[in-house]
Amino acid sequence: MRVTRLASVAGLLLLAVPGVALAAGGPQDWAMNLREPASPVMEQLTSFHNLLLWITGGIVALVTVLLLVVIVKFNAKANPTPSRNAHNTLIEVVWTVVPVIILVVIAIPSFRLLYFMDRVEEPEMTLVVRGYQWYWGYEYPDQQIEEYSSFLVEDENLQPDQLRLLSVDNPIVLPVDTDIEILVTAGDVLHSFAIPNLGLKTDAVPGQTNHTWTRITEPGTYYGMCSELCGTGHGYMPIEIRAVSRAAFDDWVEQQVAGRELAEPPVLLTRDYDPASAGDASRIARAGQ
Ligand SMILES: [Cu+2]
Repeated sequence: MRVTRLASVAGLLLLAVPGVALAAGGPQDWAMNLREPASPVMEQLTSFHNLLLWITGGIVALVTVLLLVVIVKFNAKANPTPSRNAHNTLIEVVWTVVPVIILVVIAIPSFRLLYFMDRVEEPEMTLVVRGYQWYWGYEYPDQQIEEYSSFLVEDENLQPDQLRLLSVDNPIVLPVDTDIEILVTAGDVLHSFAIPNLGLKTDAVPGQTNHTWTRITEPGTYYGMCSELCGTGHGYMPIEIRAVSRAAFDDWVEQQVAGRELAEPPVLLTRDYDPASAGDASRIARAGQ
């Protein structure tokens, strides 16, 4: 990854700022470029981004050179008698075919990536994400963990290791190196579940289940935010993921399950999902503070 990052134009700019490191997870001083990839999808998004940067950079450079040539060689002083040519077959073929080739070069990896991001063949576990005004609910149907709420940690309650507007009371806990299917929906209005390090951004739509997936390659804490304007608390519903080893995840699951009685199997999402049952009034009131 390091090589492709340095290969990008923005990556070269990064070299000019000493002491800058793009660590996983939270915000960085003077950070540039995309986040450090922590999933195969984000790795591919980053290299696709770098490819596009080279292509657009080349086009900008070519057009700039052509403009300069025209300005210098063909101004009225340098070229008093202009040519009266109206057609040049070779040039016309070239400026039609070359853009087509460029578009094909872009389209092939673009479509391949779109399908790669769409779904994973055989997910090892499922995470259900529900957006609410203004917090998130997470449910682990395979682990029998019922939905729990995840609220922003307010400024006055921040611990030294927590980040303002990013840390939450109950983060998502996920194992690394596991294909995880993520089902995203909402209980009230549109939200969007977005984690830059993982290359995730999926709309949370009431009454509809959207589907995405991830495979976290590096243990760590990753942050994201709701990315669909959803009301006055939109800026106050961050997402925090703790990516841990499989063993640590299993321990966490055991604790979660031991801590409560599971009366019914977890409710899964249906097309006629009832927003009225999505959360009680006290939770919504708390979120609105
Ligand atoms: Cu939102």
